[in-house]
Amino acid sequence: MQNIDNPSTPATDAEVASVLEHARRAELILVIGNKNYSSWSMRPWVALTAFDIPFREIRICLDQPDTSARIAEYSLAGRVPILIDGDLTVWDSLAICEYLAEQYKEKNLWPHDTAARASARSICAEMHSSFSALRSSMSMDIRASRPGEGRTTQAQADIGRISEIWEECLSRYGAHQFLFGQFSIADAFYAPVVMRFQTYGVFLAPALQAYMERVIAHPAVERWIDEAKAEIEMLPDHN
Ligand SMILES: N[C@@H](CCC(=O)N[C@@H](CS)C(=O)NCC(=O)O)C(=O)O
Repeated sequence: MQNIDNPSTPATDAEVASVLEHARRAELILVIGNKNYSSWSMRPWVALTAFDIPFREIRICLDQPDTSARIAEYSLAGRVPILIDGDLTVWDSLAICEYLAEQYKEKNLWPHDTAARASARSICAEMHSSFSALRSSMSMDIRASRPGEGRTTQAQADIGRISEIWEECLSRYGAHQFLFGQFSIADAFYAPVVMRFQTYGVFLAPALQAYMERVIAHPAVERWIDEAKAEIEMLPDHN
């Protein structure tokens, strides 16, 4: 675990105890990886920020000798993101977003309409379980610019499938805004894909390009990008 006041210094046991005690009392805590690289962390962070749900962030630098030990202080699953709500720990980006949607029902993190909500859940599950070629050959690196790189046949097929998903959602539900009209968990889930398409110079049909621009301009995504750009660590690729 890192020292919150001085992120380059590992936290002491007392500091770890204090953070956990703090969490037990009220505040939501989201444990994440580096903003430039951790696509899985970006999803719930963007959802929390977009829906104005107060939380405190703990950032653990990935790929360091003590990364696993630091993550294990919060979850034995050994992966970020991790949400801590009092005594409860929720790990995995999709489980975290589902938990938030349940806890903050009035905020409609999922689309309100049943059919739209079922589609939104389907595309998030698809994001969660597919697109491994895109993930490995076009890993998220917000600060980088690598136009044309990473286009393996399989990555190209993933790009094609994602375009199909976006086209379908925007024409059926999106009313030319976000995938289901209002910003939802679905957009938070695909925001890291938008980051990849930007880094690797993937150009899509004008309507999809305009959707990507709206995602990039969303205040929550904009904040994540700014904070990713302010990071200084250089890590190997992450998927
Ligand atoms: N399916 C998980 C995947 C999480 C994941 O793979 N996180 C990576 C960082 S992006 C991680 O924690 N890696 C641990 C490490 O690098 O030590 C989720 O959705 O939360």
